[in-house]
Amino acid sequence: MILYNIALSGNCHKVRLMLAFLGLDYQTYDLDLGTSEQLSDDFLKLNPFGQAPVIDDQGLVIRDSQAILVYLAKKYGEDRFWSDDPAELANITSWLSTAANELQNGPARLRLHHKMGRPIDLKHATDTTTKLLNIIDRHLADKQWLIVDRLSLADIAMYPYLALAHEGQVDLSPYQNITAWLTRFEALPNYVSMPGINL
Ligand SMILES: N[C@@H](CCC(=O)N[C@@H](CS)C(=O)NCC(=O)O)C(=O)O
Repeated sequence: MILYNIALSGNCHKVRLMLAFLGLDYQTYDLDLGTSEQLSDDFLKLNPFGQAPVIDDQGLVIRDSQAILVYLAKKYGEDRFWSDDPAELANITSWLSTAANELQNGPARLRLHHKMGRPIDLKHATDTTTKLLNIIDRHLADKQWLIVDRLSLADIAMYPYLALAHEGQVDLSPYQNITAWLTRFEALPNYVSMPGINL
């Protein structure tokens, strides 16, 4: 398997975590953002959106971190991080959707601004972040993991941009249930870190 990767990307980190938890061998192809390789004809054939992560599993090409997590869980995880129960499946998917929406438009955007210097709507990203963190913190008040009592794709999809939130100048210290969840996640067997995550 090949992972088309950007080293500082939280979306790519979701996939690196999943591959590590599953113990799968893979090769990494690091895209050169300096030459806009993500917009090259060759890469646009793999992902017309010009974004990483993308995986190539023996010729099967899949783009989008959430989709890749679902594929890997279903193909290699024996449903360990996924589910066949309709209600649980919907619950996990709601967090995958949150990872692609509020998490991306809140903490990840603030990081893009403060770490990478990209112009953003600061108020919108800050308001989205505050609302999101309050919701997650309340949600985790009586839970070990986002889906009650077991690690699932919900946790893997939500982890990187919460662990990297400080790079967007977000202070997580008022959110003690989130910081306890981050610590639990980082203690998992086969956990891998990435640049910017403070352990
Ligand atoms: N919905 C996509 C978003 C992917 C995405 O935004 N990737 C960023 C890195 S985190 C990227 O490739 N950026 C390069 C660019 O947009 O030029 C996913 O979850 O995989």
